[in-house]
Amino acid sequence: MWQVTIIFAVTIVRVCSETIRELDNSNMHYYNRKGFQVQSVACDPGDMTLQCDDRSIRVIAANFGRTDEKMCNTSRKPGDLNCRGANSLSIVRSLCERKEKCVIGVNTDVFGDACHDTAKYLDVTYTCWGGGDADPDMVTFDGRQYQFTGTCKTYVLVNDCARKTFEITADFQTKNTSAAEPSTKMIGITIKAKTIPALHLQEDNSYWIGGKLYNDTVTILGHDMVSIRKEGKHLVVHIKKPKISVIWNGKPNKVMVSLSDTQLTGSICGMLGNADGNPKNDFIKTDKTRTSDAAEFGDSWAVPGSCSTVKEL
Ligand SMILES: *[C@@H]1O[C@H](CO)[C@@H](O)[C@H](O)[C@H]1NC(C)=O
Ligand SMILES: *[C@@H]1O[C@H](CO)[C@@H](O)[C@H](O)[C@H]1NC(C)=O
Ligand SMILES: *[C@@H]1O[C@H](CO)[C@@H](O)[C@H](O)[C@H]1NC(C)=O
Ligand SMILES: [Ca+2]
Repeated sequence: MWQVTIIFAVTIVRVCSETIRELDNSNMHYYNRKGFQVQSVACDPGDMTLQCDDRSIRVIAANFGRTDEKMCNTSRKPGDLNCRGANSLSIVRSLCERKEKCVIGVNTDVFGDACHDTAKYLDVTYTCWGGGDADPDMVTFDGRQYQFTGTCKTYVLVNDCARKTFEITADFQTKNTSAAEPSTKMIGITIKAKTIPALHLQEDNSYWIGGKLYNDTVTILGHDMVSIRKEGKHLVVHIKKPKISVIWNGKPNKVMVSLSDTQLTGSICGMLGNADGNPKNDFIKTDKTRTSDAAEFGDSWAVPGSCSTVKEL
């Protein structure tokens, strides 16, 4: 993971260093074209805007300091290239996490000064949550919005198609409402990963870990391999390997998923798309063919055998 992160950072710097020198002190904002993550850089003093239209922000990494020689370099003297503002990540998270949009003041008043004689910049990597409620709104990791009303019991939200290291599925249920209202909702989320026991999140925000039911405010397993926390009406799950976060709100039946491993770029499948940064190619069915039809796409991700189940009303 460390290695992957470094390669990723270097690529971005190479692509963008020219522009950065020209636009000194202005707000840089660009996409890593290979993926679903965005790296944003802004020089000190300045500001930075993070944005996830109609979705919310997940901050993956942040540093106010300097790790690159050319980026935002206004000083004549060699500076500290290992300048890391200790609280950068927590500060950016407190300002931006789960918001649709945030503006961050990029200066030492906000972030402190980890290396006095070095010109600094803020370097943030973030992603936007994918997810939905099947009520019937869904949005993929790449931001494609669609409506889906599933009539089977279980659907694949995300599967690591390439490496088979994890899978997240959602259980649907028919609602007992008038015909004018959406007819299904999500009632539970199951997370299976090679590194942890199976997790199942229920509608009342209680959860199963392996074969045991929990209803605690905080549960942490195996050196932080997985943590589950109740935060208000949300159940917040963080898994360390692969780096996945899930926020579940049993009422009103809404799930958000975020992936923080760049190696998952383009190699996942399911109802939340392939996370390659391109919203247009997200409707890939189980048989790997593409469709433009949301119902056909969603239906293909029904877990085999879960469609014959007679559902409770
Ligand atoms: C900034 O550039 C100058 C020369 O243009 C160089 O001497 C200096 O080492 C650079 N600063 C950092 C922090 O690397
Ligand atoms: C569900 O709907 C049926 C008729 O459509 C009704 O008889 C029943 O009382 C409803 N149940 C609940 C829990 O609302
Ligand atoms: C879990 O706690 C909530 C709120 O305290 C409660 O409504 C719910 O019934 C509990 N669920 C289980 C399975 O104990
Ligand atoms: Ca895509």
